[in-house]
Amino acid sequence: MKKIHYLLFTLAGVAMLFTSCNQQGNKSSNGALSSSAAEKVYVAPGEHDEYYAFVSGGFSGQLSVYGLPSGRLFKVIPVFSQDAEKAWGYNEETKPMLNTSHGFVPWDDSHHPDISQTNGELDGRYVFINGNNTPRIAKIDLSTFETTEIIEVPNSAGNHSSSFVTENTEYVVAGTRFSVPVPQRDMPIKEYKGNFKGALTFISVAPEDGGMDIKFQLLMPGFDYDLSHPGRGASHGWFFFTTYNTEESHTLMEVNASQNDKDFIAAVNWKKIEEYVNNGGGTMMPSNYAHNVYDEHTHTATSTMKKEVLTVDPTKVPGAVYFLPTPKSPHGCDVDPSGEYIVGNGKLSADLTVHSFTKMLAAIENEKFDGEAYGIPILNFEDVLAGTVSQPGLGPLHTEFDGQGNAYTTFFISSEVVKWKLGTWEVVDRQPCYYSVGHLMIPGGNSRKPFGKYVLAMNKITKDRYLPTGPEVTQSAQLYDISGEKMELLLDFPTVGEPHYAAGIAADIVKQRSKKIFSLTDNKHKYATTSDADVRVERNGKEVHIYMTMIRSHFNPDNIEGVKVGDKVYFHVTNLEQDYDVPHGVSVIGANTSELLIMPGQTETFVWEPKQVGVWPFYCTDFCSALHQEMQGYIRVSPANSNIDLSW
Ligand code: RUQ
Repeated sequence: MKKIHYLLFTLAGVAMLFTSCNQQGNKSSNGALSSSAAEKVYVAPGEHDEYYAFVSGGFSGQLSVYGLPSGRLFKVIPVFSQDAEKAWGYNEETKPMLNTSHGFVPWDDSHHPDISQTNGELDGRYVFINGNNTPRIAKIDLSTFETTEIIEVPNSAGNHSSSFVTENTEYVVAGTRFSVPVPQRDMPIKEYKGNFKGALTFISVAPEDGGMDIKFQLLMPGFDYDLSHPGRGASHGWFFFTTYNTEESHTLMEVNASQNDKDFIAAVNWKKIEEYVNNGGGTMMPSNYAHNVYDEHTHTATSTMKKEVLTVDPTKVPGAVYFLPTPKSPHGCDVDPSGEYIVGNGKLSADLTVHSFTKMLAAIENEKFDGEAYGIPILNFEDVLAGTVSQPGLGPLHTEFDGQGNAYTTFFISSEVVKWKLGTWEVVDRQPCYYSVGHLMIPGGNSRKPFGKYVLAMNKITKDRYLPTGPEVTQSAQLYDISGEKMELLLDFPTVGEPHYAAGIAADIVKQRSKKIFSLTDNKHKYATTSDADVRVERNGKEVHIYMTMIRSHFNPDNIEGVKVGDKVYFHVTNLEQDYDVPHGVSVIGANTSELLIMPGQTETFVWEPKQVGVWPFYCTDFCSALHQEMQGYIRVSPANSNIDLSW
């Protein structure tokens, strides 16, 4: 019966989706967009955009940087996946960044970027982003737009409820999607119920240098933890996590995990737990995880394997965790700018449920509980309910806020963004999305002070919206103006990978932090060659180390002899430029480890293992000057048994 219900619901949704496709397709192709829409997204040549949008790449594993309102793509920042364009994960300096306890894992599924905050406002220092598949959290430094730290999350699987920051970036939080045996062990899957655990991981971020460290892991009952958001303002000190599969099923999930009328939002008082662990609470548990750090001065990453993690049993910290019943597999868990409202988007619910933080505190104070689950008190649904938005659409996923008292929720099945009012819960506007929207983003929408102005919808399907490119059409984002009472669609633009979620910030905040060059005198790379006097080639058994420099428009040395088949040749190349925006690239014929792309003042290394004798060219791969084509050299490779000495 249940199953049929769900099917009908889905079918109705699909039918709706197609109707809306057809109608809206006409609307846009007959020029329904106003010319003012074009004006609003037009950024004249040489002018800058007003906002940065950091859009995750989903299965591409990366983070793309766009300008808003233009939708122009500026950069793809490699995070969890190897990127040949920038040698990320190929050069010797960055390979350790992709180490995990499962070995070198050069791919992940990047989902939720979140920008660091001070006093609940975006400060533009870092972007954090989660890798879902081999659970990891990365930090991108917005002075260089480079990934500078990746920490693996042990005891987690499908790191989906991540990576959201508290309002002074005290913590970046990672919640597991799948519950698993903790610690991992060989056991029958059917013993899931009551035995698997869901780890919610609080990673501290050092105020001075942003260094990450796992402070503690809260080991929760074996539900699935879908998404999370920090409290802010009055609710600062709390963190909220949606759960589904409170049934604790392990098979046929689409049916079995949708039985309960209500799942929970878990409210976690992290300040209380922090105090508990600071006073010696918690249990150290053996767990392997990698912690990879890229050092700005040596331009080199190091990977350390950690062996244990501090775990906390929530029942040992009274008053730290409560469950708020929330209808039908809530997905998004979004807290409004004031910190009072906690919105739970029940995927299979007809209504949106909004909880009140004040009411929650009062219910806790009065100890009014509706039973417990694994020792964690369950609050009464009615006691904590602030209100419901009735039947706003089908398949609600995520909500963001404009700071003007309005909330915007995406509906996947009915494919639309719906605007509604906090406090009165009335729907005031709705706009179709093309098609099947997942997340949406208002710049600063996940902070105390949203910038408002635009909402970006990130769609899962595009169908007829772009020129066909074989069986798959580009994925896409859509920009709406939200400065008026009604939303106005301004722009579609294609994205890299799946535009899963995004974080947006006023450009001025980031612009002033952005670095122009790396100072050569500051280059502490182990193999740096900062002056031409130090250029050399050294042999150590079968290893050959080339200490090379590059500057417009030559390499030094540019002729190398004495290398033999079977050698392992290390090119350590330093870019001597001290001008903004003058990187050089280098590669050599047959090198299968990607090129190097070296920023001014930096050193990078690639390894070449020549297989054939000959005289082989190498050249600059990044067009750098009028004499770029002359920026080249030769390396001579002799037979393994030759007695030619190294020379350059
Ligand atoms: S969620 S499936 Cu961000 Cu709606 Cu990942």
